[in-house]
Amino acid sequence: MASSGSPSSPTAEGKLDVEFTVPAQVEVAGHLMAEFAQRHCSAGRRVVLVTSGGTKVPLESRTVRFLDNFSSGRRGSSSAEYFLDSGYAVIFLHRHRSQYPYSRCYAGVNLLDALLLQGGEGGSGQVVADTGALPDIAAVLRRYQAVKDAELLLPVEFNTLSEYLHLLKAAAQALNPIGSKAMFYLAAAVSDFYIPASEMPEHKIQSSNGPLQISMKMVPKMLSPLVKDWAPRAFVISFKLETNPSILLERARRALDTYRHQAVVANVLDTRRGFVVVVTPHTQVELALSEDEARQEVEIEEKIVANLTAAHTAFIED
Ligand code: PAZ
Repeated sequence: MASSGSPSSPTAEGKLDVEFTVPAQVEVAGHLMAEFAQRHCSAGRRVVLVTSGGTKVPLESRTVRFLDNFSSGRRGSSSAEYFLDSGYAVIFLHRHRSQYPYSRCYAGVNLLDALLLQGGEGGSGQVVADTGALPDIAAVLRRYQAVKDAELLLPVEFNTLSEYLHLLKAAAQALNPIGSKAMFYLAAAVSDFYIPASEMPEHKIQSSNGPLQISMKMVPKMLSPLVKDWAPRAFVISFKLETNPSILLERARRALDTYRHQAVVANVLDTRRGFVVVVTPHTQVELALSEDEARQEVEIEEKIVANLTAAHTAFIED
């Protein structure tokens, strides 16, 4: 997605200053998300915004180099599938080319190695899927097509940090009218640091200038205005990733105290596929895969989504 357009307004906590130009596609995406939320809410469905993948922070305005992070988008894309299975309509705000619901099952498969050509010569013949290379393809395709036909999944892409921030704000404003029926599931790994456009070199940084020293600013915290102003009746879940397990729960509690949202899913980089803690103001629930479950390829996201959809029901009934 190209980042162009006019400078945005305000500053400080949760507000987007002039450094984050409004990407051209935000207005259209905002309308699509608002229409999607209204339509599904009128049909009796809850709507979840799932954010997924990492952000890209440019180091030059004609960008050659950028700062990125590890996130593959697997958490977000698999969670989106479990939300769909639970009857939610899903807005999937994801990093371009990160893992995507259903097709994620075949991430890393070379398309040409997964197809077989039968009969014919030259450009003719019949192309069929090699089910050895694409296990369960018929079942996965059936689920994907059902979701697509029912228009239950709205994909919205971002690439850069600026695009993510503006699209998150637009999504919050689009979901606000459906009140407590909206859930925010903020699993994307968003950079905490960026280089303001005014301080960014235009052209490729030259290695002939010697070692590189970069000074970066703090990215505005979006959770605060999201909870307070943009969608104050929604059910909001943030994620907290640490590499040091000994500080994880304290950091998750601190986030809850600061932003006053409903829950934090706390996870550690190395163990995130098999263990998380769902922290709420009054509870702390450990979700883990047993050895048996891991062997059977049960996904931790199934448990996370089951826990949070139940909590969302209680929240709506309250
Ligand atoms: O995308 P992925 O499946 O590789 O990783 C998921 C995750 C670790 C990015 C997510 O669970 C998470 O913790 N997101 C928030 C990261 C943070 O800003 O603390």
